[in-house]
Amino acid sequence: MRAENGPGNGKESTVRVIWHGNSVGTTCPPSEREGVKLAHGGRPRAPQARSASRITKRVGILVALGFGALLLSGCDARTAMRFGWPAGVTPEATKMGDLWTWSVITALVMGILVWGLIFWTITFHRNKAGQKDEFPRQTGYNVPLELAYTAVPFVIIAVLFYFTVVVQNDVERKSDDPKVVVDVTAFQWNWKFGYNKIEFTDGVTYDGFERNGSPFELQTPNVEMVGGAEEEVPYPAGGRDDDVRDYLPFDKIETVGSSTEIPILVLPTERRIQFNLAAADVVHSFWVPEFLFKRDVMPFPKQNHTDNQFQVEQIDRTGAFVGRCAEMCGTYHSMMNFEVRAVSPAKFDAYILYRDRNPLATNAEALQAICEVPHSVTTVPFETRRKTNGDTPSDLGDAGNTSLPDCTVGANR
Ligand SMILES: [Cu+2]
Repeated sequence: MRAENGPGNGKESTVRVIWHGNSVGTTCPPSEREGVKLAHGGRPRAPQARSASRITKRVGILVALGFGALLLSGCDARTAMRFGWPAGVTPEATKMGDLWTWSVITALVMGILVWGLIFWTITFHRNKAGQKDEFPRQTGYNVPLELAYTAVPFVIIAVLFYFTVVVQNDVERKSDDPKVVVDVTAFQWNWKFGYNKIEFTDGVTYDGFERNGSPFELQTPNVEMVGGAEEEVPYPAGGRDDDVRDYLPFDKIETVGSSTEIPILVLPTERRIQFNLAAADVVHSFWVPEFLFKRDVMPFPKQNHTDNQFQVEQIDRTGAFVGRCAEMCGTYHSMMNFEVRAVSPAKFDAYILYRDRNPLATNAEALQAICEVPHSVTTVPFETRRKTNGDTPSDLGDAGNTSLPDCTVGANR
């Protein structure tokens, strides 16, 4: 574009504008407003500035569309701020969720900063007409700048590391005084849950531990032909002697899963709970997705140098939560499910008392006695005869409300 002065001294004269097209080869004439600006001696808007405003407009539209989609999808702010993190039911899960939220926000701030710098550079520092084949101003070897962009990422990493360690310590924290201690025994391919120690809501304690036993008690006998006759022999255990095989706990009140019944582990809300883990055979993993936590369940925990205990500060709400084995442990690993049934502390006390007084009663009967749905509502036992395709039926019940209607908890101490 070229502006030529007409005759006269140039101050009052009109300006004749000759349009040659812009730098990207289009032939759009300048707008009327720009023409007026030019007539009064102003400079034409650079093509880069025009494309920058176009980009800003498009980004604005995209952001508005994003927020609109979020609002229309019905996601509440809390869910949106979790950035895909599942809602847990323990304070530990909430803390991990908060760490995730802030980590994503940090990453987004860094991302927006980097994207901003990239777009700012490619928008405002393009090769200008008349400057072809020239390098822009070089800023290499700027020591303060280089020190800053080396130090800043280290600071960010250090801060993220600090908060990760703080949350990890919270998740792994163990109190000396858990209100409920549960013995969890995994075996191919089910679970056994026993109540080791309980402090009732009125402060009275219950000691449920009975004895340590052998893994064989949970396995089918290993029979071999010895000297022409069938004989029961120990299972192989990495060459270890029989005397180290007594690590499995057995309690007075136990719930054992079978191929016809999902074991339901009844636990109270609002109480600190400890889980002691041990496997009778191979490595399993105890996982309740809503706890957002899983830990390997090892045979011979001591010899394998594992920390086989963990605690949750509390379960925040009542309901049914599916539990799974999260370590490939053999043929029916994927069917190794259980259910955590979180009930009020008062109902939990009544449940333990019922089971203590009625040692021959089934878990289903005990659940019914405390007005709870007597079967699992989150999963079903594996159909060994493969009559179904393995899907969990949708009509098992409401996992959010497992109380039986029109029922009063009768058992009391
Ligand atoms: Cu398993």
